[in-house]
Amino acid sequence: MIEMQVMNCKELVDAVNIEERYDDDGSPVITEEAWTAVGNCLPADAFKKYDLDEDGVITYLDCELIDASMMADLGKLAAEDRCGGDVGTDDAGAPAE
Ligand SMILES: [Ca+2]
Repeated sequence: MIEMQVMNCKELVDAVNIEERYDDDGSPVITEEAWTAVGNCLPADAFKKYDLDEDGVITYLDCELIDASMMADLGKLAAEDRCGGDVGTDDAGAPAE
């Protein structure tokens, strides 16, 4: 049984764009700093892995190059608790009392 639908790559890029930087095409620009910062807590080695055009930032262009199995891994990474919080489980459907 699949518990979690893997996020679309572009949705994920939108979600991790905590610096709110955009390029001229309107794509979010994810730096390694933002990728690993509190709030995202994604591993730096994954940043290098997913910066597929190796321009030093992750944008929609990298999404064009990603394949489905990589996206599945990235979805898992994004859903994991990397900062000691409950990323992805808080507020995500549990009604407030
Ligand atoms: Ca890139």
